[in-house]
Parts: sequence; C-alpha cells; structure tokens
Amino acid sequence: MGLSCGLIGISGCGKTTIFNAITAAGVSSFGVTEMNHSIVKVPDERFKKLVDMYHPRKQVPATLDVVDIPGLKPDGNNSGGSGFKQLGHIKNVEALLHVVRCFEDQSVPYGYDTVNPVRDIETVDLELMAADSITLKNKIERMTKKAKAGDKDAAREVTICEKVLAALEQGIPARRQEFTQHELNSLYECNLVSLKPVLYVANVKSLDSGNKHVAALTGYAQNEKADVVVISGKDEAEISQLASEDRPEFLKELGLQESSMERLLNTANKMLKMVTFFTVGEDEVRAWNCKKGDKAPQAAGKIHTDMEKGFVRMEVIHYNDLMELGSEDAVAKSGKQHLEGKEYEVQDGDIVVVRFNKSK
Ligand SMILES: Nc1nc2c(ncn2[C@@H]2O[C@H](COP(=O)(O)OP(=O)(O)O)[C@@H](O)[C@H]2O)c(=O)[nH]1
Ligand SMILES: [Mg+2]
Repeated sequence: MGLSCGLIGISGCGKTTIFNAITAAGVSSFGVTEMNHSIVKVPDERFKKLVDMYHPRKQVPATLDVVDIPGLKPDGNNSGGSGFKQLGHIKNVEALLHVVRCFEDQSVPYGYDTVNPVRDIETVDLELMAADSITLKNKIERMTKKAKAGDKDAAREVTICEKVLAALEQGIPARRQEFTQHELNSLYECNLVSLKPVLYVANVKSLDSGNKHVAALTGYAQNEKADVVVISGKDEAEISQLASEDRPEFLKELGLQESSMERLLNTANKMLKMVTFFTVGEDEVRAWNCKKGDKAPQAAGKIHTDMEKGFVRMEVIHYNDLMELGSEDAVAKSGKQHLEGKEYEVQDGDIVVVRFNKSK
C-alpha cells in the first residue's frame, strides 16, 4: 500500500486544479463537493534502472494515494469544527498537502476579497484544531471516569490530553507542540488532524520570482519548519493533459526541470522520512515504501504479513553497489552483501530478499 496524502485548503485555492496536475486525471474543477481520489506512480530513476537490468515480467513502482478533499468555505462561521464536512477523509491520510492561493484573479471566485496566505492557513488550522479539541475532550471524559476508578494509566493520559488541549486553545496546532515519544504514543489513537505533517503548496499564476504572497507563505512555513512547493497549478494541469513526450518542452518553457508532481513527491517523501527499498528478480521488480527507522521485520511486513510474523533474516545489497558492480554476484563477491536480523533498520535504496518461516 502506498502512502496517502490529502490536498486541503480553502475553496477556490486550486486543490482540484493541482490534483489534476499531479494525477493527470483531468477532473472538472467545478465539482466542488466531489471527492477525487487517485493512485499515482512515484517517479523514481532507480526503479527504471532496475527494470532495465532485470527485464522482469512484472514491474510495480511505489505508489502514492492522493485525495482531493473538498474545502472550506470561509463565511465567518467556520470556527466550530463544521467547515470540513470531510474531516473523516483528513483523518484517513498520513500527510496534508495544504494548497494556499497565491494568485490574484478577480474572475476566480473566492470566499475573501483579498489574497492572504497567512490568514488562509490560520483559518484552516482553526478548523483542524477545533476538530482535535472535540477528539481530546471526548478522550478526557472517558479517561477521567477510568482514572476515578483507580486506573493510573488513564490518569496519566488525562494529563497529556489536557496539556495538548490547553496549547490548542492558545492557537498552537499539535504539529507545532513538542512531545516526548511517550506522549506521542499516548496520542497515537486520537489521530489528531493538526498533528499531521503539512507541506504547503503555493498556487501561483506564474513562476516568476517576486510574488509577495509566496514570500509571506514561505516566511510563515519557516516558523514551523515546513517546506513550501511553488506550483503554477493551472499551467501544470494543462501540461499534464499533453502526450508525455510533449510535456518536457512545455515544462521547460515554464522554467521547470521536472513536473510539479515530481517536486511535490520528492519533497513529501523527504518530509515524511520515507524510505524506498526494492525487491528484484526476473519475475518482478518492485519498489516499496516504509518509514525511516522501520526495522527489517516491519519493512518485510509491507511485502507480506507472513514475512513479518515468520521473519528470519534479510539479505541486503544496496542499489548503488549493484549499479557500480553490475550484478548481484559481483556485489556478493565483493563482500558488500550483508545478512541482517530483526534489529536492522532498512535503508533507502536497499534491495532485499526476506527469509521467513511460513505460518501454518
Ligand atoms: N488564474 C488562475 N486560476 C487558477 C489557478 N489555479 C486554479 N485556478 C482557478 O481557480 C478556480 C478554482 O480552482 P479549483 O482547483 O477548483 O479550487 P478548489 O476549490 O480548491 O478545488 C478554477 O476556476 C481554476 O481554474 C491559477 O494558478 N491561476
Ligand atoms: Mg475542488
């Protein structure tokens, strides 16, 4: 399963347009209430090279789930947690691509008279925080009852939730609060939406430098150590509809080396600390994703749950060594193949074989 990202932002900021640019889906921009969903292949040079080397019968690149979550309409009445009717969809994604309108165009309807990225981000964050407040209050209520019955763990959970709630009430989204690992574990089941990592997408009319809205957004994002990707949504959505061989020329005209999708995905992968590893062979070359720090059995579990349960060991060579030395045999002879156990952290570019006991 791929990683999932949700496009969020105020109605009219360009989410659907950017969804089209990323997925080349060609979805109508005016179906405001429709939720669009697409699975996109993550572009990866290494994957292509492995396919060239093995000529497998089947090739499966890593994928990313992209969801276009219908937005928030600013009507001055959005602070009660009701703006995002689609909140459930936000709960289901692992990362948020927050699209921020940075283009001025009176002809494109928008809830506000002016363009103001910081105001827009704060409006959306208020919504996310309102939803989290409800989640936390519910948990506090449940845990308080247990605590009264003498459950010490529940009492500690109440303390943690109250701390987060107090900070939310001061306007600090959970992702900007500091937590110990213990606190994070305790909050895990709450699935707080304001804790999800955010990548800001500045939607501009043209990629010329000197857009003051982009500058404001970038300044804001720096404060929370978030990344910003600048996209000319409309132009790139149009380019994504062209035949793939024609796209590079038009991208070049915009002054771009790679498409917005590639820039977005690369930045999102970095933000989410994703690790790509591979399985190779004549049958199949396949790319997999896990999180940085995942141990070998967890990573093997992405391939098959049996591999996690019955994990014995992992045989690993690195992509770079394979490319440098030309074959698996050569890598093995050079002593660069290694056998790893349950404590091994899978590295980006690892090519693995999992040995495991089949469950009965
Ligand atoms: N001028 C201009 N219009 C854009 C740009 N991006 C999107 N739009 C237009 O803005 C309108 C709203 O975009 P849409 O993607 O539907 O926004 P959503 O409500 O966030 O999904 C559409 O009419 C788009 O054509 C842009 O970069 N420049
Ligand atoms: Mg839309």
